Amino acid sequence: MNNQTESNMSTPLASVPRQDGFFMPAEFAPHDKCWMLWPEREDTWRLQAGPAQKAFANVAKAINRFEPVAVCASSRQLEKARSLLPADIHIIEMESDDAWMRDVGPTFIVNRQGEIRGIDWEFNAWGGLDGGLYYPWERDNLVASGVLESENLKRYKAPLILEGGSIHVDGEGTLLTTEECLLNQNRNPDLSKADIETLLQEHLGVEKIIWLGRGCYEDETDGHVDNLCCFSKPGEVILTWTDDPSDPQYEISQNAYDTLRNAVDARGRSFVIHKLQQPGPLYMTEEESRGLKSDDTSLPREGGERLAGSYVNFYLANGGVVVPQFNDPRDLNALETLGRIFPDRQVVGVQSREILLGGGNIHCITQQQPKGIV
Ligand code: KQY
Repeated sequence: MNNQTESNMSTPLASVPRQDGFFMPAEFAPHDKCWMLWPEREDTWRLQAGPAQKAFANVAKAINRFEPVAVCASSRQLEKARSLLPADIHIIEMESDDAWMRDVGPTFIVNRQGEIRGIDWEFNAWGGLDGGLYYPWERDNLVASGVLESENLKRYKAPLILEGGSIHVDGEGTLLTTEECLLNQNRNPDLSKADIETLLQEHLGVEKIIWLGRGCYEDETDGHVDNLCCFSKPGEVILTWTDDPSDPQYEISQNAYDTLRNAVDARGRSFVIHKLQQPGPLYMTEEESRGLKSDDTSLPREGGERLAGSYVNFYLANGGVVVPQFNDPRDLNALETLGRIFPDRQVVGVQSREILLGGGNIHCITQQQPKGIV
C-alpha cells in the first residue's frame, strides 16, 4: 500500500543526475517492468469509467505478454481493478487525480554500474490555471515519489514543470521535444529556452535537444511529442503523417519533417524518418460526450470535437510494440508499417478509442522502468 503525503516523502538527493553519472535510457532498451494507473475520474472517463477500465486492462494484458506490469489504483478501485486484471499483474494502492502514468510517474534513469534512480518532475495538470485540464492536481504530483518509494529507489526533485509525454530520448545523447509544450508560458514562464535545455541536459544526461514546432492538431497537452514523433532506434524516428493538405495536421507534420531532415543527432547522424499515416480524422460523438460527468473543475469535452488520434502513441515493451487501434481503415497499415520498422518485435494492436476520448493514448498511460545497464 502507498499512502503518499508531502510529509512522509523521502528527502530528494541534493545533486543532479548527470553529475552522479545517471542518464535516461531509450524506451527501446530493456525494461524491468511497466507502470500504469487505474482510471476512475468520471469527467475524463465516460460511463463511470467502465469502458476506459476495460481498455486500460487490455493494454495491461497486452504489455504483460512481454514484461511485468504494475497498476496503481485508489482504495475505492482496488476490487474493480483486481476483477479486470489477471492475477499476475501487481496492483498497488495509490491515490492520483487521473490516470496518466507517463506524465505523473517518475522518469527512470540509470548509471553504468547498474543502479536505477528516478526523477520527480513538477506537475501542473498540463498548464495549471492557465489552460490546464483540471484542478486540483496534488495527488498526481505525489505519484512519482510514491512509485520510487515503493521500489526503494533514490529520487531527484527537478525544478521544472514537465510531463514525461513531452520528451523522447534515444539513449545516446539526443532528446526530442516540442516548442509548443516545453516553451509554453503555462509551464515554466520564468525559464528561457537555454535554461530549459540546461535542466534537460543535467537531469537526463542528453547533449542535443531537437525542438520540433507544434504537436498534433488539437492535442490538449499543448503538443506532447509522444503523440507526434518518437525514436525507433538511434538515428531513426517515426512521425505521424497525413497526405491531405486540407487537414491542419498536414502543415504540422510537414514542418516537423523539415526540422528533422535538416537536423543531426548528438552523434552527428542525419535522421531516417518513417512516416506513419494518422487515423481518421476522429471526433468525439454527442453520445460519448453525454456519458461524461460535467464538472467546473475540469475541461469540458464536447461532441464534435476533434480527437488527437495518432498511432505514434504506442508503447515499446521487451520484444513487443503495443499499438493504438481505433476501428479505423488505417489500423492495419499502422500495424504493418510498425512491423517493418521493428522486425524483431511482435506488434500487438489494442482498441484504444476509450483512452483517446480522455485525451491521450497507450504511451500516455504507461511508464517503463528500465533494467539496470551493466
Ligand atoms: O500525451 C500524454 N502523455 C498524456 C495525455 C494526457 C491527457 C490528459 N487528459
